[in-house]
Amino acid sequence: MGANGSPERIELLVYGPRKPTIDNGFDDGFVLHHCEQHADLERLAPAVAGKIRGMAVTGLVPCGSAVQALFPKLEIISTFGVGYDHVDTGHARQHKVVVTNTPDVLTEEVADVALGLLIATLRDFVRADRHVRSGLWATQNFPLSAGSLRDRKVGMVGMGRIGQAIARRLDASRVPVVYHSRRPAAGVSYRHYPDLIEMAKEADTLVIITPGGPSTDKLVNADVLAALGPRGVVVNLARGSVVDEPALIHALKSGVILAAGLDVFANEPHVPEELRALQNVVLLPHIGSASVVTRDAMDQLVVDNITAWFAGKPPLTPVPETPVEGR
Ligand code: 8YV
Repeated sequence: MGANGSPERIELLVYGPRKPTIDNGFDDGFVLHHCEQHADLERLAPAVAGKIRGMAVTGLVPCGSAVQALFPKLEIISTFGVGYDHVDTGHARQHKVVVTNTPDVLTEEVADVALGLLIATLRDFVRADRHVRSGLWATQNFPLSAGSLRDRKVGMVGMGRIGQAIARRLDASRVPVVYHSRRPAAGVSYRHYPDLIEMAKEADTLVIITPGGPSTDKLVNADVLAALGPRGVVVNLARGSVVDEPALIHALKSGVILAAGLDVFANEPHVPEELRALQNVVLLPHIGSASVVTRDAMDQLVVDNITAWFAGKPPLTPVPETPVEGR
């Protein structure tokens, strides 16, 4: 209770880019503080930090143990996005802080973009567009594309919710699918390869949609790319960290593989000049989930998790590393 007998308002930190759905999503039982960037946290007065009970993490800002330690009263970190490799869930669990993410609401959107990026990469859509815009078509036909979806076998790296949505789209396109993940996915009939190199030898296309973080760091390395071979195509919608980026650039330059479609990079938003100069790549600025409708649903889920928590209910989408008991 406050000094006048009214209930204390709940102090939240909105950490990351400003989002209207989040800024306007809480009723007046909450007080919002904002830090758009990691560096701004230093300017937060200790008296304010000491009162923060919930954090809405609105983008891929670092939320490791040092950040979490600034907030001794923290109960919940509600992060935007299905991937949460920017949040130290081990530290959160140790300090009984629940972490939530925003799965499901982006699944079909990201799967749509995966298939679009795969086809754009194989069939050279970006260069074809430039061919028309430049006026060249009047004098020159656009060359036949070296790649096609027709003669491909896709090896999915990851077969979670989004992986399965991508595989369904590939089924509809009559493209054979196999997959690699640490354990076979429940209820999935595609052939599972425990060994990524074995799968890369059998497939000619990798679609990467596995969580980031230490367990998948540089999983797709020079050996995997060599196993994929000269018809090889890599599409990455997961995290840049999953691919050894210098090895990928080398493979694309030297013909070890044919092409790549990338929505994510090792050091976003910085993309190496060497990669930007290549013709056999399609590069997207991490837009897998970035439509108005889907981002709004993700923002809303960030709000709903916090609202549920402070209403004494279970959070809607806690991550498995921080299970919630007793609600
Ligand atoms: C967002 C994502 O682009 O859900 C994820 O894991 O990578 C994306 O949907 C990301 O959170 C950037 O804000």
